[in-house]
Amino acid sequence: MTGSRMIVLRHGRSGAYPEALVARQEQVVRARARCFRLAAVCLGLLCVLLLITNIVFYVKYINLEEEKNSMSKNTFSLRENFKVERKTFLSYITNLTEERDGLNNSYQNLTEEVDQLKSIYKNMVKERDELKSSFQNLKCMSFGSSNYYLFNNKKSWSEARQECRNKGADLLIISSKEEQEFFKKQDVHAWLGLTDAEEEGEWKWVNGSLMTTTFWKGGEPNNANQGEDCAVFTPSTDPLNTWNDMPCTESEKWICELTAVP
Ligand SMILES: [Ca+2]
Ligand SMILES: [Ca+2]
Ligand SMILES: [Ca+2]
Repeated sequence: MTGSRMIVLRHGRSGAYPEALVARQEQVVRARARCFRLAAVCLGLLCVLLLITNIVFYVKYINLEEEKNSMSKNTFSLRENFKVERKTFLSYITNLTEERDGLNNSYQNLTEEVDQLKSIYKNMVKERDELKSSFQNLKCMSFGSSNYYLFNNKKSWSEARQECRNKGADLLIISSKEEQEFFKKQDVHAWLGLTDAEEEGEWKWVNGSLMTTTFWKGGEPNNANQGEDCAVFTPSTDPLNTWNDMPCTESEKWICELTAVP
């Protein structure tokens, strides 16, 4: 027998009031039952929500793990690529350094070549100016079968002879009285192609022939100071006595003779 039934039995004899009380109690019991059901439903919903949350977090965790593994793989791949690129870049730098050194050497060589060319150009300009000066001062003469070139600038005997040889001629050789008188008329003071440098006192012409006809000034050749080995034609009142021996290193004008080939 239930509690409500016992209440009805105990109060049955009192009229409608006990019945209302029972009804009231039943309402309270039903209300409590609804509360319990509602609490159970809420608890169930919370459990479901908690389960869904756990599932979501688990899925997130799995995704993060996959991303982490993927990133680790990518990091390793990037590191390997970086190593390869670093090696390639270092090799490129080495090649560039070698190229730069090669270019520096080429530049140095070119600079030296340019300096050499400048020096050659400078010498050529100097030679040109000397030639221009020589030809401006050049006096041309002819006698017999010979052509003569009197240079009015001054050089040592050897340099003067080289100038003649460069032009296919040689220093003047006087081999006759007529040739001597011809140059006396020119009133020149210039080197002759006559020397005793090989053996003192043995005068030879530049063509190797021994001197046979001579036109020395009085007292010459005197080999003054034991150092006069080259002959010079000098102005003199006596047309047949005009030669003097002088140091070969002195600077004098000179006469080149070019003999026509028979
Ligand atoms: Ca001659
Ligand atoms: Ca001498
Ligand atoms: Ca002398």
